[in-house]
Parts: sequence; C-alpha cells; structure tokens
Amino acid sequence: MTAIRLYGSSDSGNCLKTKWVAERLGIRFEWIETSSFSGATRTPEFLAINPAGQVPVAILADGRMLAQSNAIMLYFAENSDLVPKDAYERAKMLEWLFWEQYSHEPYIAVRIARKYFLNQREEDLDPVLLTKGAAALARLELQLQGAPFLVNGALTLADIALVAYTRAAPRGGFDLESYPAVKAWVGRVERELGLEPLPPVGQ
Ligand SMILES: N[C@@H](CCC(=O)N[C@@H](CS)C(=O)NCC(=O)O)C(=O)O
Repeated sequence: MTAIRLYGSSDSGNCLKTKWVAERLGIRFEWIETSSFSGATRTPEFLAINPAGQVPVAILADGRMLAQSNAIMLYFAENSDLVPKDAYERAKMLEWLFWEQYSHEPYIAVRIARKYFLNQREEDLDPVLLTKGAAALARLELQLQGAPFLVNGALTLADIALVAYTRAAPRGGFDLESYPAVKAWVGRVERELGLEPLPPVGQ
C-alpha cells in the first residue's frame, strides 16, 4: 500500500508535531518538504491539495486529504497510548490542544517566525506577541510545577503539540530559564521523542 504523504516544513512546529507522532507510532510516511517561506504553499498545485494554503497536510494511503496539525496527530494516534482512554483525560488533552492553537501558537510561533526566520527587528514586532507568549509560558509553568506531563502523568498529544514551539521559544526572544518546570518538561518530552535539543540561539 502507498505510504501516507506528509507535506510539511522542517522549520514549522505545526508540521514537525505530525511527523514526530508518525515516527513514534511507526506509521510509514513520505515527507514532502514544503516551505511556507518559499511560497510553496501558494502554488496552484499546492492550493489544489489544500485550498487553505497551509502545511501540514496529510494525503492518506487511499488519497483522502487531512489538514490541521492537531487533526492529523489525532488521526495518526487513534487507539494509541498517546491518547488517553478515559473520556475526561482525553477531553483534558483536547483542552490543551485547543488552547495551544488559540493562546500559545499565535504568539510564540508567530514571534519565532518574525524574529528568527524573517529577521524582523525587535521594534517592528507587535508587543502583544511578547506579553501573550509570556502568559502562555506562565500557564504551562503553573501546570508543570506539579506534574511531569500535561495530562495524567504520561506523554500525550498535548505534550507533543505544545513542545513543538515551546522548545523553540528562545528563537522568539523568550527566556526559558524563567520557566524552570517548562524547561525540564521540554527535556523530558525531547527524550521521549528521541529529539536532540535545539542549539542555543546564536550558535
Ligand atoms: N492551525 C494550522 C496552522 C497551519 C499554519 O499556520 N501553517 C503555516 C506554517 S507553520 C503555513 O502553512 N503558512 C502559510 C500560510 O498561511 O500562507 C495547523 O495547526 O495546521
């Protein structure tokens, strides 16, 4: 059977989180590097695949298309230990996934993109990105002060979704030294996923 095709950018936490889940669960896939910075998500060919013009996109073995990083992760992880069996714990995991997309990614990922990848000057960045991003890190810190993972003491999709941009937050000008529980959790999740820590910014 044809493997799943995963269109994604290696610079994007949204894309990497789907790749990490597939790798951890031994799901066969072909990675098709598609950078939003190079305009590859705006070509007629790509828009025919995903009219929203965004990566990640999965083309399943039977040809069906699935977009949105958290939907793709959930599809891959169905019936795996990355999704709690208990209805309340599963809903708590979803609570974090929705929070990630509304209260974390729009600030931390956007600041990383503008500052690190597009080299925009500090004074040209919307100050809200810093305050709301710091608030998101403080919320994670509160949760992780008393728990090794976000939900029910074990690795779930919530950790994978949230670690994607949190580990890269220093690229957006956020200092993880101010969030020691978050920093320790990043290391824990990286070890679970077999990821090398990102090099310090500037190296
Ligand atoms: N909520 C979407 C966000 C996807 C997204 O913003 N993708 C970016 C790369 S990280 C993209 O393709 N941007 C191109 C564009 O919006 O034109 C998800 O989680 O998949």
